[in-house]
Amino acid sequence: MMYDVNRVREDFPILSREIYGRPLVYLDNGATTQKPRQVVEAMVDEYYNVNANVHRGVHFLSQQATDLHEASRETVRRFINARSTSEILFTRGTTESINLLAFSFGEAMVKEGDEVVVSAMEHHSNIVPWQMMCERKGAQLRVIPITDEGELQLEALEGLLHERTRIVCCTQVSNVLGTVNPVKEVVRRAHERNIPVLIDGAQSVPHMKVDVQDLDCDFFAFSGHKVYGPTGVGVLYGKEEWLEKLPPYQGGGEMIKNVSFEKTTYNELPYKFEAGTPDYVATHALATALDYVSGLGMENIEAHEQELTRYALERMQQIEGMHIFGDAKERDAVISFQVGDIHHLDMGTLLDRLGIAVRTGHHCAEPLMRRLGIEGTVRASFGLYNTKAEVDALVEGIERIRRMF
Ligand code: C6P
Repeated sequence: MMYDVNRVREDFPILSREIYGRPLVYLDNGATTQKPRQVVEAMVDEYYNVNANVHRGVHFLSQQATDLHEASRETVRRFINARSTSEILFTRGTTESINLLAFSFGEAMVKEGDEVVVSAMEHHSNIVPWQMMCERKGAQLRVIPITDEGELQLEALEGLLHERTRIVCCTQVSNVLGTVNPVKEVVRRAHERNIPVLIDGAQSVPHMKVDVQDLDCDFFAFSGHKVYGPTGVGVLYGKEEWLEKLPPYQGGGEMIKNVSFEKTTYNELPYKFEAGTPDYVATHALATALDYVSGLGMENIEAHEQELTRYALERMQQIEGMHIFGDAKERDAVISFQVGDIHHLDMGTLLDRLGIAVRTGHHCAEPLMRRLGIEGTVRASFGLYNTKAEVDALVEGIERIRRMF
């Protein structure tokens, strides 16, 4: 199938907006993606025509809303190729998925003197929840170092894994460097020592086909809003045998089987981890977004974005004073850069005046910034609707700003 980016763009009304009288060039997809009409319409339609609380009512609307919600779980299962819908937990996003896991896993599995391994390129949400748990439990955080190119030092990982290591937590794609980590290999090495692995898929799921059975990871987290779905919904995948062993994260309705003041028993999977009314409108809209990208074909999206990234790297490297952070052999649609000594905030603000939306700052990865010896970068991140003409606009914008300084 030919990937027709101009046709695809018609599904995203916001892309025809003008910013300061110029066509919007949206290159902040790593922070959040824009939503296709289909996703917004699914939400409007559900609120207008179906809305009722799920899993509770015998009435028609409640059953219809429940059916949509549970069908969405099946869509997520299929999308990441989990074995069963029992393994798909709905959360508010990657951050909540990791907090859930860090809490529950910590309660059941971590004791004083144990260790948790993360990588040097993690987002704060795959560092801080583990750090908080380690503080509670008297455990230690250990860090997989990275090379100057921005790749994981796999040999160093070997040295970090031992009998006190309880879990390894690693991102599949860096939100700063665009590095695609060899997570399957990380899982293989950890499993040799029976250590489970969490993969942070926030930046991979929107860009590549993910198969959790092929990766063989024990846990996998991602956010709906980064994959063209709504805000406020995300997923934690966990292998059933693990989820069965872990205690609930929050208490409340839905997660219980029976409650008495003496003793409460918990619901079966996945509901044991889903206290309270879920955002069932968002889960349905997330499923709509996953159907949308599946309809375009993840392999077509990946090919389009890879070509765009190659083109952008080629053009950007020709800009005088350009420094691009990270030079991993396998990389994704994220380019972090700095030009001469122009402050990233100045660059971001001036690009904005040209209608170009990029992100600036530490990108919620302060330890990585420290490793790179910088305070922040400008980051352009591409999505399925971006075009070479937009890359040209970025390059011309940067050139123009460079000449001003
Ligand atoms: N990164 C960025 O601009 P939430 O906020 O829960 O949807 O996702 C958190 C998260 C976790 N892991 C990675 C690798 C991420 O990139 C993010 C979010 C955004 O880079 C916002 S800081």
